[in-house]
Amino acid sequence: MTRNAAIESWVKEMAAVTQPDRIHWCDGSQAEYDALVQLMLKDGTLIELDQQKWPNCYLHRSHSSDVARVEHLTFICSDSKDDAGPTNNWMSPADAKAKVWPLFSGCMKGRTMYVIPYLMGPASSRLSKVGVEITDSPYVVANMRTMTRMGNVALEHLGSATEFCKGLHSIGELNPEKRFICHFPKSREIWSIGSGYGGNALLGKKCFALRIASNMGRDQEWMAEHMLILGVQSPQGVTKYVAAAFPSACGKTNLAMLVPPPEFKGWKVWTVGDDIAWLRYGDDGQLWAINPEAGFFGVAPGTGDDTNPNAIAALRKNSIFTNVAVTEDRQPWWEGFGKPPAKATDWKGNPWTPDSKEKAAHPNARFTAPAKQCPSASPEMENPKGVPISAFIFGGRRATTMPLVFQAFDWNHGVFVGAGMGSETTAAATGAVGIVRRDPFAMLPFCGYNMGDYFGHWLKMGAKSAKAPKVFHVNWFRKDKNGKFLWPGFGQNMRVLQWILERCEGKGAATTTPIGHVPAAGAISTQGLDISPDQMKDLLAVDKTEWANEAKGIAEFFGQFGERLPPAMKQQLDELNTRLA
Ligand code: OXD
Ligand code: MN
Repeated sequence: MTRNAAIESWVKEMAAVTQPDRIHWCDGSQAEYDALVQLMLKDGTLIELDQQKWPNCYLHRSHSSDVARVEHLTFICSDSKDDAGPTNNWMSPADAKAKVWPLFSGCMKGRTMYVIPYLMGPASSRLSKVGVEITDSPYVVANMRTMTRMGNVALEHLGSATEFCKGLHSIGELNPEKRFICHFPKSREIWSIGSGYGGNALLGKKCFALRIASNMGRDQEWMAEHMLILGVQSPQGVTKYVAAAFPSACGKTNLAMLVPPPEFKGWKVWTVGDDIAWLRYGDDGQLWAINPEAGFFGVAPGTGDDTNPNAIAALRKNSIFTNVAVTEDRQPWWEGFGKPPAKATDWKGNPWTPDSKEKAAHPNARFTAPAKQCPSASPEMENPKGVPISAFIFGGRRATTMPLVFQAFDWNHGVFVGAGMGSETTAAATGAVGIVRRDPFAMLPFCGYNMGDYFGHWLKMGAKSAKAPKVFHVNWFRKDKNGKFLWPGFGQNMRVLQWILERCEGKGAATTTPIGHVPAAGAISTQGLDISPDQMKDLLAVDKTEWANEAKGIAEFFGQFGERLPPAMKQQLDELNTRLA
């Protein structure tokens, strides 16, 4: 393997602190993966699924206290609290050193330390970045192999350079009291201890690709965003790309893997990414995007052949399932994946039947699947140039107020739309229905610095080029007076994508309203859909009273940023209020 002196000396330093029994440098090979799987089958970390029907697929049950990202234990350790901003938890680097660092002392005694060099993004892309994760969890290694490009490809990309993201991870005692996820934006470092789960432990994903990378993007004039990337190919064979940000549970993976309805003969949607986008201007003045990841870490419940056949096809082999149920004949199962089995073992290992009160799979159960297995995987996924982005799409789950789709007047207005993004909480999550939680750019838990400054970075990126993408907002979740969804969603969202792309080409009829350009009557094709013109009118309505309320909510949210809120954002809010008056 290629050697890098900076990595070697850092590994030596970390080994002296964590004191592992042995050190294994991961090369990302199939043989290494297979050996790790055998090790984990032996010690019970993995459970083998039916290898005939589910080749190379395994089940993992995490500790029942370790099943999700822990936002309250996630910290930005910038020098000043103001640099983390009001939407992040902050810990001073000195406090982290005093409180968190000692937990790493000797934490790998009796264990193997795995050193994972990994590349985020395609090989030889100027947008790609190298990270190294040190971990004592073979489960993390196996997942990182699917989610990133691991081994020599990363070391070759780095060469003798010293700029790589240092991620130190240990499952520690898996004790929630001793669980911390700390990010050091200045030194591009991550310390994660006490959790083996997903976003807490696979450090390439949220920790590096969003929290640390958002800092790098700000410093180096690029963007790290919580966005899917998809391509829409017309029957003429022209493909246009969009990137879209939605908060969780708003159908990001489904949109990324959309299957166009039968009326769209000859149209095709290509998946470039389902969660994260890194974007940078090319010499042509266009914004180009890569998906830094190589796999999907998707939520299993609700994913089925009816809702997302491409995701199901992607996860049928070479996948790790975490916290799903398993049937008597060793098939994975979760709510939403076909008919419930008569008998199963639930995610905790207990017997389950359809009459059980508990869910069979944990609501945040996941599949880790190689992206290239997705039938809609874009051939451009590995293109080092990335794909040129025509439009940004923001969205949320809103029963009222937000029309099916609208276009922002210009870039700055689009930044305002992204900054004011919100999504309604569901009864299941909070007990209070219809409360709008603001989640700017779907980055609330992932922006690694002061969100006010982040809005400023967005403004600056738009000013850099006349060819910046057009900005849109969508809402698949508007309801009628009886609480029924007005829009069928899923594949039918293709109709909205079509209007968006038409607008990008200066076509697509629109009506100008106080909130932006809304499709004119008939501009969104409803051919083959059971939707009346009145329903379309309701879907596209802009109610001034509701919007006055919306503006109030945004003003309240903006208030917390004080001086760090860019004046252009306040100006946008004032202009919205003027247009509404
Ligand atoms: C994810 C998330 O896991 O956003 O992608 O929580
Ligand atoms: Mn995500």
